[in-house]
Amino acid sequence: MKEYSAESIRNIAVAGHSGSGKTTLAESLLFKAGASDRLGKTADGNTVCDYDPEEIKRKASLNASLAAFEYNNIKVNLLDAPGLFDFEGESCEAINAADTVLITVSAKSGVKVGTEKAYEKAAAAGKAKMFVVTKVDDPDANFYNVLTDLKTVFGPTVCPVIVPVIRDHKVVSYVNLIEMKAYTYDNNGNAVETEMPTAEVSEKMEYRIDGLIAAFSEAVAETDDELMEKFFEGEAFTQKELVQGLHKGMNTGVITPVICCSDVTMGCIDMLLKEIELLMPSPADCPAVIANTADGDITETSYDKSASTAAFVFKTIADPFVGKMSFIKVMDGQLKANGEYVNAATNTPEKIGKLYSVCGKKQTEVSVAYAGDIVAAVKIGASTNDTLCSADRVVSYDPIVFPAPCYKMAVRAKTQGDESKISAGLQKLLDEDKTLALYQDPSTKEQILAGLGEQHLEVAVSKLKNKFGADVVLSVPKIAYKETIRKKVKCEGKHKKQSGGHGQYGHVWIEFEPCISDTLVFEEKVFGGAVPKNYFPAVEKGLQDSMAKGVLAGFPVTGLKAILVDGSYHPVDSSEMAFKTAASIAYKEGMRQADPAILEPIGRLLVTAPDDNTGDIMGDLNKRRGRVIGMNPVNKGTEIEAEVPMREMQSFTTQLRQITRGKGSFTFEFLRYEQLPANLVSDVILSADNNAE
Ligand SMILES: Nc1nc2c(ncn2[C@@H]2O[C@H](COP(=O)(O)OP(=O)(O)OP(=O)(O)O)[C@@H](O)[C@H]2O)c(=O)[nH]1
Ligand SMILES: [Mg+2]
Repeated sequence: MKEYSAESIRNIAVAGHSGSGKTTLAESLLFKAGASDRLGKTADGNTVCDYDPEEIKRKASLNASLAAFEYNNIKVNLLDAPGLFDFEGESCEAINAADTVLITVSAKSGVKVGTEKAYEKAAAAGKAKMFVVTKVDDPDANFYNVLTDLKTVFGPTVCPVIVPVIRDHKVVSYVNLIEMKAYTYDNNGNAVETEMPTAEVSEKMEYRIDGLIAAFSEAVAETDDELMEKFFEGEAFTQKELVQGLHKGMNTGVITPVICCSDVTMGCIDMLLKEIELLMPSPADCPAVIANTADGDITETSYDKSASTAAFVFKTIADPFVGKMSFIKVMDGQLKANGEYVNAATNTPEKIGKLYSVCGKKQTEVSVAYAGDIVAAVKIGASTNDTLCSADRVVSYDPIVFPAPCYKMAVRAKTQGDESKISAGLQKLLDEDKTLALYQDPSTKEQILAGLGEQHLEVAVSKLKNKFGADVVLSVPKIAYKETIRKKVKCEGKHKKQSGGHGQYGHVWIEFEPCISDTLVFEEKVFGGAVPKNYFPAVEKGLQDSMAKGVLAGFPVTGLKAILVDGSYHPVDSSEMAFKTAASIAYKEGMRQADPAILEPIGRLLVTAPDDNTGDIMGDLNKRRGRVIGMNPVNKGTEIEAEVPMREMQSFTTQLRQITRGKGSFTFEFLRYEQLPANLVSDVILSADNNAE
């Protein structure tokens, strides 16, 4: 591949609701541009972008794939993001690297949560946006309903540019409002110009063509004072003015063009390629990007190929054969194969080997990538979110903000002995996926794998097995219950054994009482040396060891104070061991008598959700024994603060997604221990017994 300067590059993320046709659209664009010689289908598992075995198996995208191709001397770096919410991290990466977000909306199902999420992410990141209404060929498609929806949800910036002419629920032609021409498509997917719809057809369309033109012209007029003047004088815009107006409007965010297409008939795919070239901003059109200098100041970079190099790693893939592959957007200067750079995150030197332009699983070596381009490097040290720079100017870009992992499962090796293989595999997965987390629960000592949902962890487990040969099983994490006492008691512990020569003798009286402390509070009030001083530590140690297991269900004991008050000893037979045993006998008896109870961990939950879901969420939290502490209005909804027992939270991720259709998010952190309600005690004791077996 050639080198491309910023003006001839378009970086596009294809995002939108799951199944809205992103991968199929990428496939059509690649085919039409001549970058692939056949049209694959997701259902057949033969598309350019869904090449990962997991994607082929599940017939859905799971990773953001880069498909770079050339069209009309323009290099298009297309990033096909998954729509499934469990893989949201991938769309964060794709949108970060893109200059335009192409949001697919199915003409059958219309605006969905995934559409809104893609739009909001693009808008928050200041990226240009374009809607593509897909599947207009489908018998259940209703383009004009979808257009109304888009206007209602996203406001007046929504501007139709290519629309279908529909008769008897079938597309008869497509009108390009820039060219003011209508086209049909032949069996090979080639455009054939046809007559503009007659007044009669236009009259019947929900949006009459003249109405669409008026709205379109008004949107363009808004982008420029001169155009506005012309518009008011009733003069028609030239094609050039329309293109320039739309281009400017996209750049500044005041216009979000809408284009329709069909991947079945290839309808409008050629026009979309043209609009990619004409309307979408190149990196050279984009505003300067803020970068942080090494001494904490702020500077700007602006895709200038003659500046010092700065390149941002926005994505990492752990490939079992190629090794670690890093996807890099050159933000300034030039990134060269075999070049030497500094990683601003670690301040360490980084030598880059070969550089590749990537199209699905195909890699083409390149020697240099100019500012604005996206390339991949293999086996470099840098991670996602790191910046590579020339040594003469070390800067870093703000990191991509990923959704926090909230769905947790315990993970362990299927076969013992595989642990090191598993931790190496997991480490590689963590490198590529910043929405996965792995840690040890300090209380239960279990390894916890956390992600965005059930499917996310399922895919992680499958990848571990198929890519790294590491077989793991997931299970619902154990809850770190504790036990305590509620009454003050005084108990005796006597250990006396006479076996042959030396005997064993230890005898204590201990008072047990509740207190506020995680660890044992030990005191002694022994009079007259009933228990000699040198045995006190043994008594304390005996109690401490015993506290690892409570008497109800074997959970660790907390909130225990013990006072050694009396006892007796034998000058020959007493030993530290014997006093330790005596203390543990007293402990067992004392715990039983002191009204033992099980404590459960309670966490602080913060849920953010749309206002109209708050009622359902409160109802759900009620079922989970949650206590709502407060509700606050936040940007786009309500934040509910509640205290909820941890044992009730396992299914919350899935439930919240159902209630809010994917719009809700939450954080949950340990707060304190509380007594487990009486009706749940036997349940917990039973499952603890089962676990112990
Ligand atoms: N009739 C018709 N079907 C289409 C069109 N585009 C996509 N489809 C079908 O819609 C389904 C989903 O398409 P994908 O391209 O996999 O959708 P996606 O948005 O990439 O899905 P995720 O990546 O999983 O979010 C497939 O069965 C496609 O064949 C179209 O233009 N017309
Ligand atoms: Mg897809």
